[in-house]
Amino acid sequence: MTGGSRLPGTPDGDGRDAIVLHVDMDCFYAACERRREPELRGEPVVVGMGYDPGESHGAVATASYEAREYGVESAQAIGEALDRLPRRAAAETDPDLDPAATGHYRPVDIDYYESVGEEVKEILHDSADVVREVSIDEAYLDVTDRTAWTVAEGFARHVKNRIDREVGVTASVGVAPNMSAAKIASDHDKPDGLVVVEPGEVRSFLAPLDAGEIHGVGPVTARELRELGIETAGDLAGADPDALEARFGERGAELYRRARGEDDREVTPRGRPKSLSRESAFTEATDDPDRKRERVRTLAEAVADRARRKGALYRTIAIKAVTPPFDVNTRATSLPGPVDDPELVEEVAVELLGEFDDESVRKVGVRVSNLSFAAGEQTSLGGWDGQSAPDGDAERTGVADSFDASDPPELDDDSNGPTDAETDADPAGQSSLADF
Ligand code: TTP
Ligand code: MG
Repeated sequence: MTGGSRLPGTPDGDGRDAIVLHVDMDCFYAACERRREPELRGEPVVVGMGYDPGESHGAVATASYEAREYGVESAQAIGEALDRLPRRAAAETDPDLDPAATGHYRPVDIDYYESVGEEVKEILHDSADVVREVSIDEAYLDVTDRTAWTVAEGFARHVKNRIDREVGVTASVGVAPNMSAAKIASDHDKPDGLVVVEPGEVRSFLAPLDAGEIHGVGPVTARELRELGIETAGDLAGADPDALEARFGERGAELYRRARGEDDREVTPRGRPKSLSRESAFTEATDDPDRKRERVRTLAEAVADRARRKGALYRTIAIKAVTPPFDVNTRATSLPGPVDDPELVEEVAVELLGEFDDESVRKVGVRVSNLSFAAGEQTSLGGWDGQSAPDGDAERTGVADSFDASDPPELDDDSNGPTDAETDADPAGQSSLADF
């Protein structure tokens, strides 16, 4: 990147066009289930949220492409999905059912999917200097400084192959000179797609597509556009911009620009949390030190596990103890250097909690912060070339950084799917034991 002077989608100071990759995993939750259960490969797989094995409640989170052929789709009730695609077990007892026309149903296991997502993100961060993580299975990469348009397809194929080979799930990748075209490109040939839209081709690539594919055109706008005789992105690009603006306001002008392939958003990095935390409330306030300690141990273990999966090293370990009615107390210890050391998190958290042994507490939390991301260089305090922490030179503060006052995660309008459940990203206060 050449700094903020260049608008993506327009040539930079060197006369180069930006090269943006949009990476979106194929039927992501189902792909994760297949990774750990290879017998599911090639089979119709449905992943249900609020679903329990053998039951018919809940809704479809995603379906493999084989299951989609039976009309199973995201957000459908599991009962309806079962009508279209009975479960495999049913074929064993019902001779009228063709086993080939049945599928495998699995409940959502978000922790596992997040850990797989982290492995993918690791490759993405390795492949680009600027990565904007949008959701658990989707990100934009600005690779302008890593490759050139003449070899961009090979570059993207390399990223795709690495994900496949090293993580065992497939991605669809779109390459274009701006974000909105890259996103449409990644969706254009799913699954296992790789679509490159070169500078100068964006408008002709978009022209035949349904206007509803333009980012920002939902079903309602699409209907209104149809009433104006606008069916395709090409129709939209050729429409009278003043008429669009009169009808849709500023948004009309924006849709017009997008349909013409103009998108001046810069890929800005996002997705690495500032801190990771978990907290949990007691049903009733308790002054039992063992109960408080046990809960803090569980939270410490979860937070350290989360950090490890994200490849995060931490330098500050903190606890929070809420005393009735709403007094939020935080205590923190800073270490001499960044570590990945789950036992230390537990030890420090329990020690910090000691101050509240005699107090009635209604909620506790554990947080690690001062994060650094050093893939492949994970360390423990034992291996770190510095002194030990909690009792030694560690600085103990009162503590300045509160659990509740950190940056909220910014809302993202780039995602059609759910945003990454980054309740950890701050504010920590929203996470709970129920997240486990
Ligand atoms: P998507 O990327 O929208 O869908 P997908 O990866 O399953 O399929 P595709 O190949 O079309 O990209 O969403 C990513 C994951 O988010 C998806 O695997 C499950 C979850 N999800 C839900 O839980 N509910 C939803 O309504 C949608 C759309 C996705
Ligand atoms: Mg996806």
